[in-house]
Amino acid sequence: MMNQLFRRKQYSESDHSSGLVRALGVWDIVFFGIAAIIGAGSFSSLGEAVFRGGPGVIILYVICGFACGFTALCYAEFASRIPTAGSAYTYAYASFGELIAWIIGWALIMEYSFGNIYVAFSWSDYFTSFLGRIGIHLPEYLTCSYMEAKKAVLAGSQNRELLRAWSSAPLIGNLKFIVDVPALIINGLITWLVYVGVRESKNFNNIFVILKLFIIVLVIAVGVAYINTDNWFPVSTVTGENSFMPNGFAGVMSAVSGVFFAYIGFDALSVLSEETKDPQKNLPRGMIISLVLCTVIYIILTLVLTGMVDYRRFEGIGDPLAFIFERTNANVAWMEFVVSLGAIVAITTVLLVFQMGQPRIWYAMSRDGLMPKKFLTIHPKHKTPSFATIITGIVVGVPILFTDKSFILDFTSIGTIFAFVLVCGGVLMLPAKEKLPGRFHMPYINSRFIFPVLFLGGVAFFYFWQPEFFASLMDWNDAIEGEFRISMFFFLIINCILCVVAYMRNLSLIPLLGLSSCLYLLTGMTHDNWFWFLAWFGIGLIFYFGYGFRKSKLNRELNGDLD
Ligand code: ALA
Repeated sequence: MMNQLFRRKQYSESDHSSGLVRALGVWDIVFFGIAAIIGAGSFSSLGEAVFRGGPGVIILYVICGFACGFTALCYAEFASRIPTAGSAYTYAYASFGELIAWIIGWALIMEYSFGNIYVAFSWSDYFTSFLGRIGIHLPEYLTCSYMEAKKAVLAGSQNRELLRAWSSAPLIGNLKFIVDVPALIINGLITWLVYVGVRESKNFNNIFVILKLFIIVLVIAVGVAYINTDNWFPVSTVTGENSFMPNGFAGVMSAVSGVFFAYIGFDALSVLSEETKDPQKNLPRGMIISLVLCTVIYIILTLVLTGMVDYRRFEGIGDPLAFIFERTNANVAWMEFVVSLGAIVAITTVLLVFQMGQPRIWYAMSRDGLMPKKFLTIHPKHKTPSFATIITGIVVGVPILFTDKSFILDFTSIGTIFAFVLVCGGVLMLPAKEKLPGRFHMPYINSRFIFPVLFLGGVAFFYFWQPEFFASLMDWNDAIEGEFRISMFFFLIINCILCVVAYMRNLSLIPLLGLSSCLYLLTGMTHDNWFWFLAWFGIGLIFYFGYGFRKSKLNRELNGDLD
C-alpha cells in the first residue's frame, strides 16, 4: 500500500518541451514576474494588512520576500529537473509520488480558485468605488458579501458601507439579502472569456504591467506630499507608547495572509525555464529581481498609505489605493478616479491568469486519472478545457455568495504556503544530479553549520528585540498571542530537528531556508485558519482514496486494466 501511495510518474526526455524557443532574457522574466505578482494583494489586501499591523507591517513584507525568494529557487530547480513544463503538481508526481502530488494539486485549488474569489471581491471594491466617482451609487447590500457585513456588525466595526449594507438590506424570509453582484458578474465574464479561449499575449502582458506600475508610481508620487510622519508612530495598543508596530509584533504577524497573498504568483515563473536563454543565470536573476522590486514597491506603498491616513481607518477597506485620496482623507478626486479605473483593469488580468491556470491543473490531474475523465473535455470549436473551465467558474462563483474576503484570504494563503513548504521540503529530498549545460541548478551551500547558527541567532535576536512578544507567548492567559502559541511551539521544535538533520546530512541551505521561512509564515495563522485548512485536506484525502487511488493511470497500468 505504502509503495502504491508513492508511485511516481516517469517523464522521458521525449516529454521535453523541445518545441519551445529560448527567447526570454532576464528582463522578460522580471516583466512576467510583475505581471503575475502585483494584483489584488497590492491594490487591496494591503489595506487590511495595514489595519492589523500598522506601519510595522513592512517587516512582514521583507520576511515574505525572503521566503518567496528561496521558494522561487526551489521551483526553478524542479522545473529544470522534470523534462516537461508544468506546475508543482507535475513536479511532485515525478519526484515524490502520487499522494504528495495529489495533496499539492488539492492545495493549488486553494491558490488558484479560492485566490480568485478574493481577487473578484477586490475587483468589485474598485469597480464600486469607480462607479461612485462617476455618480452611480449601487446600494451597499449589492456590493459586499453577506458574511462581511454580518461580521462588521458583530465586531462593532466603524466601516460605514458594511454597516449600511446590513441595515438597508431587504429581507427574504428571515435572511438579509446581501450579495456582491459585481464580483459575481466579473467571475461570469472571465469564465466566459477563458471558455472561448482568450489568449495570453506578451504584448498585452507588457502593457498591463506598465499600467500597474504607472498607477503605483503615481500613488506614491502624489501621496508623498500628504504624508504626516506622526502617523508612522501611533499610540501602541500594547504598551501605550508611540510605536511603529501599534498592535505589537503579534499584530504584524496576524497580517500574514494579506501580505503573503501579494507575493503569490511568482511560482508561475518556473514554467518559463524551457523558454529562457541561459536559464542557469537568467531564471534565478529574473525571479529574484522581480521579488526584490515587488518588496520595495510594497514597502514604499505601506509607508505612503500609513503616512497619509491613520492605520486604524483601513479596517475593511478593499480599495486602499483609492481610499487614501477620498474626500475624508487627502481629497484628490482625480486620483481616486484614475486609481480605481487603473486598478479595475490591472486586477482583471490577475483574474484571467488564475482562471486559466486552474482548469489546466485539473486537466493534467485528469489525464493522470486522479480526477474524472470529464475534466479532459476539450471544446470542439474553442479548443479549451471547457468542462474544467465551467467547474472553475462555479467553484469561484458559489463561495462569493456565502464567504467573505478575510476568510478567503486566510484560506488561500495557508494552502499556498503549505504547498510551498512541500516544494522546499521536496527539493531537500531530491538526489544530487549531474550538471547539464543550459539547465538551471540550485547552487549548493552546505547548511551544516550555517543553518543552526542562523536559527539560534535568529531566535536570540528576536528574544532581545521583542521580549514582550516572547513573554506573552509564555503567558497562558493571553488570548491574542495564544492563537500563535501552538504554531510557534511546533515551529521551534521542527527547526531544532532541522538543525540536527542539516548537521548530520549536509543539507542544501537554500531549500532549507525556504522551508524554515515558509514554516515561520504558517505560525501567523489562527486556529480558525487551521481548522478550515485541515477540513479541506480531509475532504481531499477522502476524494483521493475514494476515487484517484483506484482510477489513477499508474494504478491501472500496474494492474493491466487501461482502456
Ligand atoms: N499576488 C497576486 C495578487 O496580488 C495573487 O493579486
